[in-house]
Amino acid sequence: MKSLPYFCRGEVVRGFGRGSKELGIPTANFPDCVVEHLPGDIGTGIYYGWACVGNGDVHKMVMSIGWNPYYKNTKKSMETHVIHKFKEDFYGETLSVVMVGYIRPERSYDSLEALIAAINGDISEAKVQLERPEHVKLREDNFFISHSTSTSAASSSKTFINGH
Ligand code: ADP
Ligand code: RBF
Ligand code: MG
Repeated sequence: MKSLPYFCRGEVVRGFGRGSKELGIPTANFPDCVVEHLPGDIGTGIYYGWACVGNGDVHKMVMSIGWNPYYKNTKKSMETHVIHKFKEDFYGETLSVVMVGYIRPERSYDSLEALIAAINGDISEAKVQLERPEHVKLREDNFFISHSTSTSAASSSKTFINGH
């Protein structure tokens, strides 16, 4: 996908309310406006990259773009699981992400256990891939730094900034 690495930011909104509960894998959902602005060549499926909440640290992440076939969703969602233990929820905060690589297409699993196992496999794959020097470099990109210096302006706007 020629559009990778793809940088975007958006407000964390309520999703389907079943990530951390049912799966034990919470996912921060982007609003529809961010999903609708994705480049055409960034298709549905599972990606890995970097993410930071507000002007916090930049952590590894996995992201699912799609229809969540297991749950037969009616609209496309863009959900980020940040590979980090947060003390509390961060709804309403600005989430900044860079999508670096593609792992696999979405699948409809025949059990919740199989879905959870697949997601944990994605997390392991992301951790390995993001150790590659060319990917570590993106963690320091000024997309994350410039935002942290101008947090007051950016976060109060609650808009998204697609692209780099
Ligand atoms: P929803 O369906 O509303 O997205 P989830 O059960 O998926 O709810 O939980 C997602 C929420 O959990 C996020 O909006 C965020 O506030 C919080 N959260 C806590 N830790 C994480 C994390 N590591 N990655 C993503 N979201 C997290
Ligand atoms: N949902 C699916 O139905 N099929 C999948 O293959 C799938 N893969 C996912 C991979 C990752 C890394 C993440 C974070 C989510 C994935 N989901 C998938 C979405 C999952 O069903 C959704 O996050 C929860 O239902 C919360 O909305
Ligand atoms: Mg979610």
